[in-house]
Amino acid sequence: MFGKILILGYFLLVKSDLVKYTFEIEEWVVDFMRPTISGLNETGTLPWQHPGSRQQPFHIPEEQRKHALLINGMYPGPLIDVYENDIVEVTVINRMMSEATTIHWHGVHVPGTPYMDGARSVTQGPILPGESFTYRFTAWPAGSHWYHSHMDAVQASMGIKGPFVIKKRDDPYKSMYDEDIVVSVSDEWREPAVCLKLEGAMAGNPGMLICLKCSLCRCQACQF
Ligand SMILES: [Cu+2]
Repeated sequence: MFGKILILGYFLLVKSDLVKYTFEIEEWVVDFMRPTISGLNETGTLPWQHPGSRQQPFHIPEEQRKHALLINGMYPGPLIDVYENDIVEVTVINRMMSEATTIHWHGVHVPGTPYMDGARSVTQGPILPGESFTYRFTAWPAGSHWYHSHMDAVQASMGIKGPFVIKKRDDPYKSMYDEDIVVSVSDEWREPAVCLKLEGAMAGNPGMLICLKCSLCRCQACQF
């Protein structure tokens, strides 16, 4: 009886909001030297509603063109910003032409819903092109986490990744800062598929050396 009252008290005391996100994953051509763009332009619309807000592929020097896979046209993907114990609902819409995908919430334990972990072929089947899947899980524990494609390592390096911040509602350090800002830092390869899938998987590969000139792995053209 006492235990039941405790459990009831816990659910009455723990505040929890439902926070929803929509991730539309599409193929883009970006300038790998500066792939980051703002998700919203001055008019408050998203990039695909304003094609002019992105560089046209043919205006990007050929040696800098990168085939990217972006969430909502952004790189890195949109920030998930919630409080501990919130229910997070992310609807992933796969608009890629031929690639299946899943998203893994790295560092988030998804308590009670292991099938929401996003590990392809382990906790779920892949989300096929043209299909969608809604993840729904509890945000726990608090911390600075990230999410990334869990289809293969290449998709994350092509852009399907982003920051995931879970804050405590009663932050004991609240008085010590004015603003909380996320900075994402990442290596950037023009052709991650060449490094990770092709050369990386080849027998006798001498190592994952990146050509400083063209950013490809130990490329034959540059004889690096
Ligand atoms: Cu991970």
